[in-house]
Amino acid sequence: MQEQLLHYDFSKFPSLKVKLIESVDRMLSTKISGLMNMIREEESKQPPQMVMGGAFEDSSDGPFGHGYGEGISAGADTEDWIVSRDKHRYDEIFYTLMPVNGKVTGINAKKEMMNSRLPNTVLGKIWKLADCDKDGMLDDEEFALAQHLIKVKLEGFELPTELPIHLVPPSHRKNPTADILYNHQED
Ligand SMILES: [Ca+2]
Repeated sequence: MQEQLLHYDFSKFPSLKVKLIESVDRMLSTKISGLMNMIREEESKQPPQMVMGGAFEDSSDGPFGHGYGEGISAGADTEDWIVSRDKHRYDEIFYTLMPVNGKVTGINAKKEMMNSRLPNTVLGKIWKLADCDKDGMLDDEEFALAQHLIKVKLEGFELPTELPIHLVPPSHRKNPTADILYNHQED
């Protein structure tokens, strides 16, 4: 091997290197984009409940995509907060839980949520999603959201780890315009 190398014209190496770089470059530009397409295709085959947030913008099938408008995705394409449609029913329960300053305590909410017979692990997840301001209590909107998520789960749909933007209660939504105005005034 060493002897063979001795006879080898090393001046050819640079061009070999250039060729190698060129081919790697070509591979990066062509193969990678192909690979990315494959990954994207693979991702689009995932069940929609596994996809967070912008599942609808990404879905090439639009409203005909699997799971569109179902479960946690219900209400993503509507102007109103989907939870508000059944909120009057959830409110009735809410006011039996002795809210103080418009909020029910964790203990009182827990008792009610356990009526769903969902396992504690699932209810814990629902609690995390529903207690938007993380104050350990649920206001009427957060409580309605918890009930909505319980319904979604009981209907056999998966729950996300993060609350999709369309499910965030109106009073917990950040108003970007107000933020800009506020920050501007601060300057
Ligand atoms: Ca709260």
